Amino acid sequence: MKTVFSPLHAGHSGQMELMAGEILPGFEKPSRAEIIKARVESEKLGPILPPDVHDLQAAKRVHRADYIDFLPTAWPKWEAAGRKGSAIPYTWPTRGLRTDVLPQTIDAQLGFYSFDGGASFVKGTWDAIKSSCDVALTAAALVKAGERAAFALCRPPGHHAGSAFMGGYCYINNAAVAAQWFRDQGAARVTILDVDYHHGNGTQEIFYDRADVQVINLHGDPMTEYPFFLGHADERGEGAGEGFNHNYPMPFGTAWEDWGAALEDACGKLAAFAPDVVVVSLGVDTFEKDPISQFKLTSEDYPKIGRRIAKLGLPTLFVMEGGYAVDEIGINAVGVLTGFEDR
Ligand code: SP5
Ligand code: ZN
Repeated sequence: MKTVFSPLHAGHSGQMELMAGEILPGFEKPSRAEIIKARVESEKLGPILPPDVHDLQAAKRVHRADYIDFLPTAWPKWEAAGRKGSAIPYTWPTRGLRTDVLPQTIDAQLGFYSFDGGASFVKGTWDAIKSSCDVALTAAALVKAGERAAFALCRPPGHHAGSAFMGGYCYINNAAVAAQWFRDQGAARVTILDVDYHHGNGTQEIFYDRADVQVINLHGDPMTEYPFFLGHADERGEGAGEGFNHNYPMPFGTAWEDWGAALEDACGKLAAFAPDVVVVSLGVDTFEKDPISQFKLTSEDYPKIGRRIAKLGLPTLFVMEGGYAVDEIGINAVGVLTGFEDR
């Protein structure tokens, strides 16, 4: 399997994060991607290719144009305001506040275009965001050209980013951009299968009223887990999209027996939808040692995920999402891919 990777991810480094009452260095750090890349090499998964540079039109097919156009301006505006540290929001336009006017101040704009403080900017953040999207599109093109599967080693991740908001370490929804790109290239139906520990709220929001993109999420129950405000089992899509969104919320402590059973059920719904291509939002923060998550999958479980997905017999694009136990992130992420290849 070919991997697409860009070194530009590394410029997104040293950003801060508000976590459980403390401002901490971000868990979503450059070593994550570097360790996965090293494992791709040591496991001889296949060639590692640089991304082709795309314009932003593909991203604007799933994101609002004003949101995408804001992203490259965030850091320059922060610097122009004479700020230090990382550009991070602190006020959000929730119920009773206005979202029909965009204030001029950078602090307000950061809040306007986010749902939490988990997506902040440093100098290299925009180039990393853009390269991550390019990685997804380049890997998607490999699948379109006939590869059975490809691995988009994206960083930063994407599945929390919605049509006009960032959050949860995510800015551009790489998997959603790729899924829409497949549609625009002639695929009739696409499924996004999100196995990250956290609910992919952005992906769900983007495709919620659509019957052509099925969205399936396996994740920590939002009654007790981030992102809290989406991801319940009764969210099944709306309008034409009714019945094309499937959520599998699971409690803290969930291990392979139950998680694998949910995957099995999900694969039944996926097969019934009969998509032309599958986009896997591949998070490995379901791991027992993940520092911010509460599931109990082991390193032996990840190849089983890959094997089950391979059994669908469909062209498959793997898009990297979360996973914060950096010591094992390469073993676990690449374990899914070698499992897919049944080796
Ligand atoms: C892509 C992705 O995996 N994003 C995850 C964003 C999670 N952000 C908030 C996590 C809060 C975790 N709280 C647990 C504290 C443990 N000390
Ligand atoms: Zn996650």
